[in-house]
Amino acid sequence: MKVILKFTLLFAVSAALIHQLSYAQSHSTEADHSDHSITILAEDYAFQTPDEIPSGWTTIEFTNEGNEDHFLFIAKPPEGKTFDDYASGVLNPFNDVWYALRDDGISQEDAFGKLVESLPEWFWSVEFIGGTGIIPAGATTQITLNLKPGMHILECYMKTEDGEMHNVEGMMRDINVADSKSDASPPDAEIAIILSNFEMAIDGDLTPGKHTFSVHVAEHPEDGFGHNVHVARVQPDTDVNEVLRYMNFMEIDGLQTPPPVQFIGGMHIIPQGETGYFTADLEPGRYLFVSEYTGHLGVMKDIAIE
Ligand SMILES: [Cu+2]
Repeated sequence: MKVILKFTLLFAVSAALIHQLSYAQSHSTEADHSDHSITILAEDYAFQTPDEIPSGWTTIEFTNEGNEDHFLFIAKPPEGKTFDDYASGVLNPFNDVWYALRDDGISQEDAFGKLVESLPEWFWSVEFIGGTGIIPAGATTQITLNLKPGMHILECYMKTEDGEMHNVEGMMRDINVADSKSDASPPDAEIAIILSNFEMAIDGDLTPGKHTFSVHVAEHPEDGFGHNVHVARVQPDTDVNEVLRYMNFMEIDGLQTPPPVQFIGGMHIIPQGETGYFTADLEPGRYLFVSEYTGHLGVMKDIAIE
């Protein structure tokens, strides 16, 4: 049964915003508990995904079938909160603040204050449980996460050329993680990334080829939600400060299409103590590993792969 809901939405994290959205829910599908691998497609601007998936270790193959860059960001609202609660309580305040930045030219500091004022108390209990880094049109990446049962929100809060948030345009939906668990184990990773406050450590041989990375958050700020890492292939003369600025959602052209560099994936925000996995194919060249959530504070690695 097809349901089209219209409402005002808003979203979350390094700063965001809102607006009118058409939300299409596709047919219900049963979770296949023997299968620990699912496919999620990104379009301009929607996610195609099963409605229900097993809990436990689950691999998500994420393909960008759109013309713009996208990522998959997964949030778990506190028990009892619905998709509509998240849209009105989280996406709307973010979009309002975004419009104030974009259209009224308020400062980032004022925007942050306005955001904190307008978010509901329960926002601080939302868990950000991972997702993919940014990938360009036509690209595919794989992530593996240990999912807990419950309603989850999928979203992408990159921005269109016109400066609208993708989640407001339709890239936000719910997915149910079932009580029954997949029997899968986490993958073996050759390269370990450890994120802590204002520090990123990378352990392993960064050689050309396809690698599985583990991402572990060793610590996050007391009032924070975790950390993330995006991987970008950059030119020899790319100014890293431009990339850090681009990763700041509150910048007018931050996270906006087109990006200044070629992103190849990564892991979206996971909380302290958790580990997730992603795959990336590294050709020889120069790469930046950037933490977006705190990236504009300078958390990154600049690496040559030969
Ligand atoms: Cu997007």
